[in-house]
Amino acid sequence: MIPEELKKIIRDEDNFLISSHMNPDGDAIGGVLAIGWLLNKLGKRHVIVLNNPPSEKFRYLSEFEKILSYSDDLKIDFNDPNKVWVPRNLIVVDSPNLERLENVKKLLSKDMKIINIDHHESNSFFGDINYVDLKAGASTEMIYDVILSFGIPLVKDVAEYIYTGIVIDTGRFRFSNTTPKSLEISAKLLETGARVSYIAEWLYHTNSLETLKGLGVLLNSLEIGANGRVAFVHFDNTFLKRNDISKIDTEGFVNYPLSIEGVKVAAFLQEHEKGKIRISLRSKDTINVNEIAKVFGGGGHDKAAGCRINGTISDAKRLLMGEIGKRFN
Ligand SMILES: [Mn+2]
Repeated sequence: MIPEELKKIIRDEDNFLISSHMNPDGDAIGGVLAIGWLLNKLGKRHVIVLNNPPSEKFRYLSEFEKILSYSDDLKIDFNDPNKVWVPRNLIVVDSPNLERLENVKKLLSKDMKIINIDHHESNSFFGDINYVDLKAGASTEMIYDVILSFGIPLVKDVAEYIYTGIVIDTGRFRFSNTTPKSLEISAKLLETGARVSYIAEWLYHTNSLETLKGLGVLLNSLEIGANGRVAFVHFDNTFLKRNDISKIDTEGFVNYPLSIEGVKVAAFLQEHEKGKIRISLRSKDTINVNEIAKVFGGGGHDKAAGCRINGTISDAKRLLMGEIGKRFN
């Protein structure tokens, strides 16, 4: 159920800052653009600011270039270039807490009203208004309902924002969060003109050369342990220093080792800074990787989590193996 206060604030207020979590995925990007589209339709001033630039693979989305990324000298102004505009309301889409906004938090003011629209289990209800639906397959499914509640007919552009969020977050309608509603909404989006095969071409059948070469290096680093139940892949500091990682789309890389038959836990280690290892953990069994990540000061979900370990890549593997091994016994 959409909270009445949410509709009221959108109806009554005039200016909004829209944001989402750092390293925005398709649901975050589609979500901020869809909310922006709605506010535009209602004649409200708004600006979209994310911590870092969204991945170029989403540039098929209309008005993609309107998404700003945070910098210390970012000036938000609409009419008067000499006057910095202070938004009075913040709409946060697809983020479980405010911390995940990273630098965008610096744009918050004390008397700002915060609106939280999200579907993460770990959502901390940080808003003055919270529209949180843990059953939604994507935040954009919720925004679809918000747009309909204003009685505004959808058009192709916004249908593609919403569809992008759904297709990314449900893993192309394959993850367990896919519901009949995800498919019903998607059917409506297709009727509205969302170009599904065009979007699939961008998202799933197009890679940068750097991404494919990076995947080759990743697969070459594959190491199996615990009698075939654990798989490690990594990018070491030498590789990361020699290559422009921003051109490599590592999203989903950890799923390659996880896909090996018999593997229960996979880890992707990256040594961006010498001696500091960033780790993504995935599980496809009863092993809870959130608990393992917590041992090293990280966290996440039962089946997907992350943490950092100081030391070499082999140190990190050994420490992780120790924790994973305990849980097999
Ligand atoms: Mn999401």
